[in-house]
Amino acid sequence: MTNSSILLDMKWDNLKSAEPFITALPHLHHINWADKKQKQTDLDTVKYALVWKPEPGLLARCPNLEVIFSVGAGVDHIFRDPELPDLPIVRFVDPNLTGPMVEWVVLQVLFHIRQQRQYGAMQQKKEWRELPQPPATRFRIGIMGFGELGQASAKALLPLGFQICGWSQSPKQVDGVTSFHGAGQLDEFLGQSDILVSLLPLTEQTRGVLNASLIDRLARDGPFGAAILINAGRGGSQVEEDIAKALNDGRLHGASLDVFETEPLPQSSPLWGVENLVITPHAAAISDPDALATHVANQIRRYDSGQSLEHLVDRTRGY
Ligand code: NDP
Ligand code: OXD
Repeated sequence: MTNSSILLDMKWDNLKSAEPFITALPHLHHINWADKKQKQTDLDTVKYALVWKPEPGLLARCPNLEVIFSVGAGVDHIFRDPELPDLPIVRFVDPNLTGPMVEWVVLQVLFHIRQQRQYGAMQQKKEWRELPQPPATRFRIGIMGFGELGQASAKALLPLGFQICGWSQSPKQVDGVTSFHGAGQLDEFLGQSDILVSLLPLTEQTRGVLNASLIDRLARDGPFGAAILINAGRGGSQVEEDIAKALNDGRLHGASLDVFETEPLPQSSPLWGVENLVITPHAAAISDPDALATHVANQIRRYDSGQSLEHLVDRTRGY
């Protein structure tokens, strides 16, 4: 037993949420910030912190902190802390997170192209009628944010016959996918996207990019004559007013949003009432506590034995 601690300031409020971490990291003392009784604990022993949306200034109160772990793949919530110490940040990259995101993306794509919302409405009316059924091979999917999650989604969609493009900062080589990169190639990428899937991290560059101007540059010559927008990246990348307007006036054929400018999505949001929009509550890929504990324990084992940490965030890029 050492005197070192791990500070847990996670998204789960219940005290049981610390259990997988106690099991996976028995040599560390655990300070669970969800436990009000621990708020007075001296933070001098904290060597590691696992955080989702850390209280601003909390990490700066740990003078011996060495590594920050993100509860999720995204880290924008960590960068919100104005006193964030300049330390390595490890994000969560794991098949247990990638798999559910791939499921969500494939589900949304198929839901829209197979017109499931219309069939659902017809079922309510006991209406028996076939709708036109363009095959997957006729749809071009553009995946904006072509990293871990974007590339895994492409690999699941390709065998279904879709034509796939990816857009990222740097060029990519993925079999069967056309790669676009940088602002200079954005228009060409958008012009051949009948379905746009955004899996972008939220940074200063990606804030508000899913706006009216982008929507107007999406393909209009696809099977439905207007594009479908799917976003599970971050709500800060979307302009909800523009998306609602485009869905209502037909510039977008449909949309699926898992993330929102404000979460939970306020009751007053007009998005709730938009007919051709699927809303899920930031649940496309929820971090599994057991898998997260194993990932953190693996990285701590590497760090303590002098090996390099994996899945490090590049602080200058912000993701
Ligand atoms: P990665 O870092 O692996 O991928 C991010 C991709 O975005 C990279 O391809 C990167 O380009 C690209 N990118 C970033 N900024 C720009 C830019 N300005 N212009 C063009 N491309 C850009 O992240 P993940 O795939 O693991 O995760 C992506 C995001 O998904 C997370 O940041 C998080 O916000 C979100 N997420 C949402 C979840 C949910 O449940 N809704 C669950 C998990 C994650 P390059 O490769 O060249 O660096
Ligand atoms: C994540 C998320 O970033 O769940 O992992 O949003």
